[in-house]
Amino acid sequence: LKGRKMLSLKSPMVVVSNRLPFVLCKDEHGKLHRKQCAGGLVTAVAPVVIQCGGLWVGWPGIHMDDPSQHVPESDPEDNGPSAGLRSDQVVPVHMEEQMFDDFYNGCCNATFWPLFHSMPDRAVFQVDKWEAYSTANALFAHQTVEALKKLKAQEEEGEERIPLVWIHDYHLMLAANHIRQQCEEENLKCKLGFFLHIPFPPWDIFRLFPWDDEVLQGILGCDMIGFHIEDYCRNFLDCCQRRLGFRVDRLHNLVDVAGRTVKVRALPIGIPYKRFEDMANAATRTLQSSLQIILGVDRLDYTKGIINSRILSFEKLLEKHPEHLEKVALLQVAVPSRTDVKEYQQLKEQIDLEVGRINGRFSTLNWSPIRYIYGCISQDDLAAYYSLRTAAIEDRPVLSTTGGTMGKMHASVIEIRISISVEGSLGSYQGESAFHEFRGKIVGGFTALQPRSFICVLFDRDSSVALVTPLRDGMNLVAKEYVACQVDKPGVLILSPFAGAGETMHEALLVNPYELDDVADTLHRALTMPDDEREMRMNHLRKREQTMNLDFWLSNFLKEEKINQKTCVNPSFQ
Ligand code: ADQ
Repeated sequence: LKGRKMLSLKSPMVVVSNRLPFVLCKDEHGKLHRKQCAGGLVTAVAPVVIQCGGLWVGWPGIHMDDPSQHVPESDPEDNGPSAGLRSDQVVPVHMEEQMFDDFYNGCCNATFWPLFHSMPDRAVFQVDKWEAYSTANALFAHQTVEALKKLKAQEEEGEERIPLVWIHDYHLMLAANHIRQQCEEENLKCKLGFFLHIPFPPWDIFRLFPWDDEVLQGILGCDMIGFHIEDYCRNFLDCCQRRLGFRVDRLHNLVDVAGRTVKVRALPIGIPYKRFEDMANAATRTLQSSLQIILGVDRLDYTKGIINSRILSFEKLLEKHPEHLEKVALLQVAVPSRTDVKEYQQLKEQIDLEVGRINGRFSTLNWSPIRYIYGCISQDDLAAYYSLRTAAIEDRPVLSTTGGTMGKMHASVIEIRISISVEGSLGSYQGESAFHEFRGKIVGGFTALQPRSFICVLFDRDSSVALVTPLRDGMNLVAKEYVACQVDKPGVLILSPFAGAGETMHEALLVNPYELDDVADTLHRALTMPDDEREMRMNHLRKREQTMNLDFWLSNFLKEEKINQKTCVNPSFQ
């Protein structure tokens, strides 16, 4: 968070999300500890909650035998974004194990996740799971009202600060109305905002859900509703009009809910751009081979299209363009996700099989076409993968300690299109796009090199290609993180138009993930794209993401909330 200009709020914010910004884990002595979650939401929002003395309501990630047990303070060595959140700023929501399973796996993941991603065939509609969802939402709402009471008790005499309750995502679409109702009973004031991180589906899909009206009414309990893109806003407005018969102002994206005006806004989420850029600059990892890398990074989820639009399209590329054989590799990183769900286990097995089959089909003694990593990796490592560049390596002895010799070597390097920069020593070469790595001791600069030192020269090759081709995705942060990490010679981003990111990242190569031949041809185009076109596209992409970053998203949400406070007609909160 270093160097980040912080937003400051005068009124406190209560964030309500399925999970707290950390999970609780027990050590071998049964003592609870916090384990940070490093997602974008936590990075953006936790510092603001800390600054404004707000509260965070959520599930602690563990079923506690004694729910009255206190949430511990963060460990002293914890420097994550929510480390400063005191335990009295955390309001845990406890649930019986079965109840949580029905709510989270049974309804959120088995019903809303596929349905909202327009995959209704995968969605399961079960009344008992829906009831669990409803009960869980009421529990979250109850804890939120407790949080509001706590804030009210902290108010000083004569002071009135109206807290903003910010509810997140498809897990909590019924919470707002419960909160509203209880606040009226308890004479508590608050503003209610909601942000959906996944797509909102078109009316034709949404109406398949048997209790669709309750979901709409639930979301409309808020004063301000945010989606990633205009399409999702339009879908939501359609549903409000067609299912509930509510009056909708499409020009200003407003819904009239019995005289109360609800604002609907497209607020595309961004990433902590600078953090990723800095991590990429710090990353020294270089793949030591002459292969061009096609990179895929995803949670292992069927919406991401890992089998078809990555692995099978890559196979097609090798079939259609054999000139890439032994020159290109697909590096697919998959984060384990929902591992206790059968569908996800099957997907993993299928990926294992396909990777094995294709590697068996094409591998030679020195080359395998697919490298597949199944696991969670740190953000630093992730940034290193995003900024991977391919290089051939040659060790060169330093012939002399004089600058002249190095100059000569540099000249020969130029001949074969290599540049070397030596940190802090060769002033004129600094800032050149080059790799450097030394074996042997270097003290204080170039002239301190010993004659027997070796300089490891990396022949600069073409950069990577990121293949971000989900079948459907609310936004997709991987596309944005990849762009932020293209600090040197830029790679090429291939993106699905069915990800929210496809709406704004126009300079990416957009490709339909259902057309495997097209994906293969686009891959070929990316791999052979001239440097100037890569640079032009990437420069535009980077500029946009730098501006429309995570803080931009957060401040836009808060700005919209403020306007709404003035305009919305909300008698119970006047
Ligand atoms: P997700 O479905 O989780 O998010 P995405 O936006 O791609 O999808 O974010 C994935 C995150 O996981 C990225 O921040 C990425 O860095 C991280 N990650 C990926 N691979 C990893 C690995 N191997 N190890 C560790 N971390 C890894 C939901 C919606 C999206 C929406 C976001 C934010 O489904 O559409 O963009 O919320 O609103």
